[in-house]
Amino acid sequence: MQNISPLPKRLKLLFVSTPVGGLGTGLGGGVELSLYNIAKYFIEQGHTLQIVAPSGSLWNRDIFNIVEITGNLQIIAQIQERDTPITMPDNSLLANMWEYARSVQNEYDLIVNFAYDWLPFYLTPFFQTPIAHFVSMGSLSNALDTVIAQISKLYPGTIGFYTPSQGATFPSLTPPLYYLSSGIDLSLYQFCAEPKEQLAILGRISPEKGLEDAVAVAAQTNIPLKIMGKIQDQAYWQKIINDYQGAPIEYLGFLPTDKMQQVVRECKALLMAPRWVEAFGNVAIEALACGVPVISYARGGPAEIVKDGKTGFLVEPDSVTGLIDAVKRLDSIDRYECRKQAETEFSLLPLGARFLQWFEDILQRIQRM
Ligand code: HBI
Repeated sequence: MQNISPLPKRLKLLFVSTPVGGLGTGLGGGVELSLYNIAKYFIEQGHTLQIVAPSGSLWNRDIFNIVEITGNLQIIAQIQERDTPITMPDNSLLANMWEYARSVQNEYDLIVNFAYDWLPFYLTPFFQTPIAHFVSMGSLSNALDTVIAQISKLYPGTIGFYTPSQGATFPSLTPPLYYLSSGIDLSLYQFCAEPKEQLAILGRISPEKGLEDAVAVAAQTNIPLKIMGKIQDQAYWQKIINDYQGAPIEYLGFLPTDKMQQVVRECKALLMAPRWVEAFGNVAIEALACGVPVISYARGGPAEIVKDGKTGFLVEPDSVTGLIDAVKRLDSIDRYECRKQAETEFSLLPLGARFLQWFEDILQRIQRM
């Protein structure tokens, strides 16, 4: 038995963020929240952690070591077609982030990629330091599917997803695959037992989130809808405004966690109307943490989070009447059950432990080679 030197207890980790926007701007959507929570865990556990992120990142530098990289943002993957060729803007921020990672790789035990982009996967065999890839959305692009499949074969065990249903959207992957789920810092979310007569929807304002269906619920039930999230697609937002004039909706912008949860906690429910296989749905566990039931189309991550009839309702996809029927049944939900589910399934420690296990498995596998 070849002697395997024990893994370093303190890992030296390099997290390379998403190239679609600075940390804290909301452009990175759910993966931003995931990166924040995972980074906090590893810092609190005493590991060495460096984050590489776009310039203009707003996170607290007393907590996070962030190297800010300049360059032109990467086009967001959701608005491209499956067969759209991979494009790199001039002075690509993504390329600049990975050039930095290459130049410092020897200082780290492991690099973790949080970008949903072709380049980091393609570059993996050119790096000496191992790379773990956290894939933050379902399958969207043939070129990305292909390179993810290739890396899962070349480096088994280095591909991680939020959920099995998200992973299942990718073809020809080589096991083992890791499903990390998600988690949040529950101390940031205050339970509310007595909600107001209002609903909420949270998340990037972009066609895949199905915002128009939530607005239709507000229009038909006349229950006010609080809308929060970064407007990523202005034309999409404008069309909703035009199509649903008079609907009782209020747009509150992209709010930081504390302000956001102050609004969400007072709502009867969080609505989710994903048009796609939502990889996870961090907003769902944020709502549950406030005691707020989640009403979602039975698709992707939310279908694996919501306990139908217990912590919310899972509805026939794309059925607005289904959403409305669920809103009418909300009184049957015990809001304490929602908070309890967040505490048992989605707190920070188990989340961090899953990522640590994943990283250690990767390093052990390499030691054995
Ligand atoms: N698009 N090209 C690209 N790269 C990303 O990392 C990316 C994206 N679109 C959305 C996104 N990341 C995140 O908002 C989601 O992963 C949550």
